[in-house]
Amino acid sequence: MYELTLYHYWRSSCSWRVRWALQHKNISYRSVSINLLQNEQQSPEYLKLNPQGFLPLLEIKDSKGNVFRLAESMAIIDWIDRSYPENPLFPPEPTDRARALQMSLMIASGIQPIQNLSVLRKLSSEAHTQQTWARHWIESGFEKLESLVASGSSFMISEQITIADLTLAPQMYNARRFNCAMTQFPKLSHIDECLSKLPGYKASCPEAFAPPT
Ligand SMILES: N[C@@H](CCC(=O)N[C@@H](CS)C(=O)NCC(=O)O)C(=O)O
Repeated sequence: MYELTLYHYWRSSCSWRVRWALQHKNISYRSVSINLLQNEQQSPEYLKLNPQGFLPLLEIKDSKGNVFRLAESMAIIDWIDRSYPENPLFPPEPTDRARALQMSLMIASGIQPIQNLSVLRKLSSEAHTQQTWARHWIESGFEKLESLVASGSSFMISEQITIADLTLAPQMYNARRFNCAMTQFPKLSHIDECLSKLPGYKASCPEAFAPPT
């Protein structure tokens, strides 16, 4: 139906959300790696494709050859879910759907942007200062998220994987990289552990896309 190309980076949490959505729907796509550490997201060639200078970017070519480029992981996942309705990533019930979006946005708008690479670089060139900053904002956001999640639950909402789970696991990965004190978040940690056993997690996680060393 469509030819898809995903511009992403193996360690980008926003990219992982989209890789997982594509994996969950069994959609094949062409993969283009953009190296964030080498600032390739700011290259003139990439900025022509995505003037935001962020990853991920999904390029969509339809059967007539029309090309459409979409940035912002939440918008991309919404497009994927509507274009490939099997294995839905949004709960059908309006309250659950809104809660899934609420939790996703608490991460995608409230946590990740404050610990993004460009923000950390602007803040300081010292790794220690960057890490303390990122840890503070992730822990403070997770504290609020933890209070919204049901005890013992294997998923963020109901008993099915949703966009909220695709958003949580990559942020948990970032939290561990920044040495956050994860014992404060037993409910989120339990969900993350359940998610980590799923084939979609394993096939979309950073290690599955890590460049050879
Ligand atoms: N709200 C955007 C955020 C995109 C974003 O921040 N991407 C990061 C990687 S996870 C990035 O490209 N950072 C590059 C930079 O900060 O220069 C989304 O959800 O897609």
